[in-house]
Amino acid sequence: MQITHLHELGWNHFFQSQLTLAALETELPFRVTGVQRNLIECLGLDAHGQMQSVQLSTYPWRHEPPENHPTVGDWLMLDRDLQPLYLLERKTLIKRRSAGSEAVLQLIAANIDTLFVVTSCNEEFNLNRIERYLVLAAEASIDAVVVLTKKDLCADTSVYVDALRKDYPSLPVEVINATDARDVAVLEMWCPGGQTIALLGSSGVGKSTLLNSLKGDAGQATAPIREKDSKGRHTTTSRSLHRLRGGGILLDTPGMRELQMVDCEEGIQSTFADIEQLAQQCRFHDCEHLAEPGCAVTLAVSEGRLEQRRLDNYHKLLAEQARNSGSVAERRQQDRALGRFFKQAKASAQRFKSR
Ligand SMILES: Nc1nc2c(ncn2[C@@H]2O[C@H](COP(=O)(O)OP(=O)(O)OP(=O)(O)O)[C@@H](O)[C@H]2O)c(=O)[nH]1
Ligand SMILES: [Mg+2]
Ligand SMILES: [Zn+2]
Repeated sequence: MQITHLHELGWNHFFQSQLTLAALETELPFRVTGVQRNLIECLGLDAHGQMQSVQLSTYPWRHEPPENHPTVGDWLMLDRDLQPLYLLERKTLIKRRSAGSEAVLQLIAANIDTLFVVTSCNEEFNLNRIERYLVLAAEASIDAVVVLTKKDLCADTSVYVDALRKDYPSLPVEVINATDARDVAVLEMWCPGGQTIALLGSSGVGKSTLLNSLKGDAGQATAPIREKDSKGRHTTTSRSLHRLRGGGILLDTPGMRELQMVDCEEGIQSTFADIEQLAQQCRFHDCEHLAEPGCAVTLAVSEGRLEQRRLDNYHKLLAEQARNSGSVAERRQQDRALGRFFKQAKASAQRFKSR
């Protein structure tokens, strides 16, 4: 992508207001467009106003807890020699517990304005999974739009739309054929200049296809899903930022196998606000809505005003987030202690050297 002004990368007042006058004169904001294992890619304007793509090592952050590491979408301040200085405060942050047995926090993206939850009109569609993405968005105060792809392969898309409308009447839902540029144009209203939009969803739902149709090229690789079970082939393997014709910035991501909740109690509460509201009428203050007498939530289920599926998912997500947040917090404390140890070791080595 070619840029002549930082606004084209999503720079705005929120970030500008974090800089001192001195910083404005001597430092350069760069946007992180990709993070590979030990490499940060970023894009910005150098001291001469020329666009530069810079690759930096993650080394300076090696002893920092995961939250402090640069992630895609971050704004990183560089000096005039294009060396990293510090990260700017994030407007929003999407994170999860990383897949695997270790309790590590993984940052998915920073400074996202709108989240496209991409899912298809086939057996991949799953309300429980969609709710996980909605919780992430709610926790980060990001607007979510559900994008239902593959409408051209589906005889009746209303089943999917109705299922979403029933539980989320005010949630925007767009039904598209991602391979058709004219069809995909309905999404442009969510992608105006300066806004950053992230595509999240399982492998094979058409995230990269959607990006190509919005951009009007075939730059991002896509691949057919497996015939026997409609599963994707994990074609996209790293996150990348792309500029759209209308000025929006779109983040394509690899399909997620697992989206484990962490630090998102508020996101769950707001996504399941109906359950939280019912809970205020439960007889016991600490009602867990399982089998307690006088429980307004289970009463709503038995009277058909609340789906059992939804209540089950609510319980499941709350338990999962409590478990993961506990183990991630423990890990965070260990990392901090280790970070302090390294800093002290470095300082005493320097004192020793300067003697
Ligand atoms: N007919 C039709 N095919 C689609 C649509 N959306 C995606 N596809 C096809 O579905 C397959 C998977 O699409 P991708 O764009 O690679 O999926 P992805 O979400 O990027 O998958 P990962 O990169 O693995 O996460 C490709 O063969 C696309 O052509 C659609 O709306 N209609
Ligand atoms: Mg892809
Ligand atoms: Zn209750």
